[in-house]
Amino acid sequence: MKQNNAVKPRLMGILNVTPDSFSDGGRYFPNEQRALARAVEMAEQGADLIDIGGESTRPGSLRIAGDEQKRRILNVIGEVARTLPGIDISVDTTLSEVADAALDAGAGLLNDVSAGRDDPAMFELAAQRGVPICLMHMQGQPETMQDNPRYHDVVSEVCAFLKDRIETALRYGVKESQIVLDPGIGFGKTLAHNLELIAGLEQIVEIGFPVLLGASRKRFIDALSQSPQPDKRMAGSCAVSVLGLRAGVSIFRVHDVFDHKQALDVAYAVLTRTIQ
Ligand code: HH2
Repeated sequence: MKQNNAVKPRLMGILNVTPDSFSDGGRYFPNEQRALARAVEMAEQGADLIDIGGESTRPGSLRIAGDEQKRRILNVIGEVARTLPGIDISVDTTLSEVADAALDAGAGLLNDVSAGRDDPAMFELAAQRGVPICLMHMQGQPETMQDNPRYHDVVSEVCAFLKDRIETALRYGVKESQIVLDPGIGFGKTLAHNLELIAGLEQIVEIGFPVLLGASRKRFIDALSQSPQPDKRMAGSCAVSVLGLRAGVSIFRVHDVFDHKQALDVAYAVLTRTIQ
């Protein structure tokens, strides 16, 4: 790894408006006031973006229909957009009908964990509306993705997948400047695959697009540190983010905004010798 690939980190705070997300399920759904208060809290703690989703994609989860996703998130997106005009909102969905309505409600970025495979109209939408779209790698589908994930070389296979999805997006008229990439930590990966990917993040950065990393509170941290409660995985999450910063990751999708801001600000100052 080179001494320093660090670029100024942007923090994406996670807001799951779901009954069943692995870490915050049921906390912000069906309570819109609590969801808004959480968005405000994350903004005060230093979030640059808030990622709002109405469908859990944890291992074993079932897909949620578009109407139900919209029912869960649209008011929250509207309220967050009105209350926090300086914060970018991304919508975490694989369905273009949800994404379209979310953009109308005030979102400005599409976070598609299927990278346009669930619904190719996502690319048409991104092209039409000119908004950034995050393309994430996943092997399989959430319901079964952890059953027996297999790779010959996880880093090069994830890179090849992402390059293929970039080409498809470009064919639909998405511009290079709109694309963000994500290796999809925990999505169809064993512990060993996750470690290879985190150690190999530089290769994903080298594809030449901004990279988003979502390792926050994920299960592999429990496997390494015996922390079965997701809210006790903050330090492990920060460790992964700091390694990501050094590799050149620019967006960090996190639950614990305050702690990540501190960890990443300190790491960034050291890596770039910048005092702000
Ligand atoms: N991880 C989750 C959901 N969306 N999006 C991107 N781009 N990258 C990720 O790693 C990612 C994501 C899963 O985490 P979470 O939202 O906390 O839980 P759940 O899927 O149970 O709602």
